[in-house]
Amino acid sequence: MKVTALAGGVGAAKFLQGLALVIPPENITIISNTGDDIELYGLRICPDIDTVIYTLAGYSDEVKGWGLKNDSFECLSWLSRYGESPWFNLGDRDLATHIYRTELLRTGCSLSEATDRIRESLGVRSRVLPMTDYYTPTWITTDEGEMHFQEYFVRRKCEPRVAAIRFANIESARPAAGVEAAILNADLIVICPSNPFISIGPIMAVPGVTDALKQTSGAKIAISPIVGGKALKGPAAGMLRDLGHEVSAWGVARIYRDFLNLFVLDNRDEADKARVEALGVRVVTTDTVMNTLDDKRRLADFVMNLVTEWNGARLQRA
Ligand code: FO1
Repeated sequence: MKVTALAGGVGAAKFLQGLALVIPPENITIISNTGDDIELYGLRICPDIDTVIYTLAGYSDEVKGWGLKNDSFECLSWLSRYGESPWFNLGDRDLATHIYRTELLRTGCSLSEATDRIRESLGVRSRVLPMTDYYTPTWITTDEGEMHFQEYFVRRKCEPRVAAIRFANIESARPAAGVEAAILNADLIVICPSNPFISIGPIMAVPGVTDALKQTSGAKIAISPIVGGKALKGPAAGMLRDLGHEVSAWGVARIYRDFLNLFVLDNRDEADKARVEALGVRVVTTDTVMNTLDDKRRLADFVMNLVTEWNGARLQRA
């Protein structure tokens, strides 16, 4: 059973941790959002790629949801002595990842190659592909002007109202090598419980990806990032509201409806089932909140069982 996951952010990393416990990690290909990427101090920083790799490697800081556990911040504190006012907290060990990746990019490696070396060095057995090797950072237009996603998310703590989101250079971007094939050849494509605008949206915006999602014969299953009308972490609910979408699982289902087969809702959103099914998307409900490792494993196991049913159903229909 080959599984391809579209992933970005903390919720995705949690689900993937569970998935890697219920199927062989070698059967998982992760297509990671790179819209969060930012260049600071001359370094290329890829938060969603690093969050997935650190989490699957067992090194992530599970309290913060990003960076490396037990990291120190001596470099940043010395930068402050020089008058810098670092707002993006880069740990000393985390900096090694950005230094190594930036050096590889500088010597001509693609982001895909750099990512593959990092995940292999940390012993991650699942493939991790950036959505594209082009640099396509997400910019947020707010009532305080336009700013890089990280300025909005970290520096301004998601307070400004979001008027628009754009992915720089996305029109000229191409899916990274293996991305389209990973979607077309998978038995399951799982849209992880990530922010539909700034984590899954950039991946869908890479030319060719949405076509592949529509074409693939694999089961396309999304897990709702909205539970009981709000996001468990991050700005998804506020963005849905600011951008004129209904802040609900139904609001998210509408964004994926063009390619989605099945939507996993939390039990608390049972009332949305009929409306989502009216979009032409099948719905199943379960407990989608992942606090413990066992929660993550259980949700992943639940989704894998759905695929068997889904394939079975399709066979029956044929
Ligand atoms: N998120 C924060 O809320 N504050 C930070 O200071 C911060 C630093 C940081 C450094 C490296 C990295 O890979 C991620 C980091 N994040 C931080 C998370 C980052 O904003 C991600 O883009 C979010 O997790 C959304 O995916």
